[in-house]
Amino acid sequence: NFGVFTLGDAMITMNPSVTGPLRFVSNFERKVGGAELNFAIGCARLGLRTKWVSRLGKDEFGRVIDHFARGEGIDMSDVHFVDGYPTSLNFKEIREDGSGKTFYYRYQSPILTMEPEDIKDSMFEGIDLVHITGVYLAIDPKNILIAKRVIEVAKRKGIIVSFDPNIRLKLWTIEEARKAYFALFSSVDLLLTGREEIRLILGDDHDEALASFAKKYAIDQLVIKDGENGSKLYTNGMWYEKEAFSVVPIDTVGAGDGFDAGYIYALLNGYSCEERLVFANGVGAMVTTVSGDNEGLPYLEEVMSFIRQESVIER
Ligand code: KDG
Repeated sequence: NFGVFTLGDAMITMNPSVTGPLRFVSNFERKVGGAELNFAIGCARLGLRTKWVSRLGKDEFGRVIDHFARGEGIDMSDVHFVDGYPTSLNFKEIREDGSGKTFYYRYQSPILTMEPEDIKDSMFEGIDLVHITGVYLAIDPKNILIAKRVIEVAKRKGIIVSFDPNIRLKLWTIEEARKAYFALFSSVDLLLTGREEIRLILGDDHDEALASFAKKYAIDQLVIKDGENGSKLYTNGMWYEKEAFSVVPIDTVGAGDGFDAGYIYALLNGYSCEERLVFANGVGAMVTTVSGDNEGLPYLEEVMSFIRQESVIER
């Protein structure tokens, strides 16, 4: 059984009870979110041993996140409660087509209390892949140093390094983001990115430009997520492409995190290039059909039957 490591901030996610502008929403459902935690839940549900490294506010909401993540079977041995840093909040606005807007209340997040020295070699025992996302990097410049330390240990131990830029322009500027990403790209083995996102980063999203970017930074697998248009992979000088599954999305937030978990599950389990894309497309699509950032993340047998488009006995 393969082991995955990720680190990042979690938030209480307030999901609106109705679609439309947030100012007209008066009821919310209290849920749990955070890009890396969503990813960790996705991995755990698929059956990967999953370690999530974080800090939680020593408050009621911190307990909610702790219970939730433990309930998913995530390894929480490097998640600690800290005083004086309230758990962050994220209010979501959801439009009719399932797309969303994020309103963060995320100042002095508990994860700011982590230091580079908190990353210890012992945390990587049994780990086959580390996954870092740009959300973590965006929260504080210090996190870039911590991520570098994680990558340094991973490289030394021969662990695969996976990265998702996960641009959040509400957290930093595109210039700051680019600077951080370009400092990491040459250490990345697997880059999972949105099409719009890579266009923002490189200023180009044509196949030739993407391929020469991957070659230049020696990125072994470059995966482009393109929502309802499917996804594609550039590796070993070849492109592979798979169409999306057709679903009726109701909440697309978290689909990219689910895709990443699906791709990584499939990669570690030796799936072919095309099978990885199909599997990841399946997980991503399933996430969009359920309200909340991670509730729609499937268990292994659920993705299997979804990608085979099997009919399920429902009653
Ligand atoms: O990818 C989903 C995340 O955007 C969501 O959970 C909120 O963590 C969030 C973020 O960190 O932007």
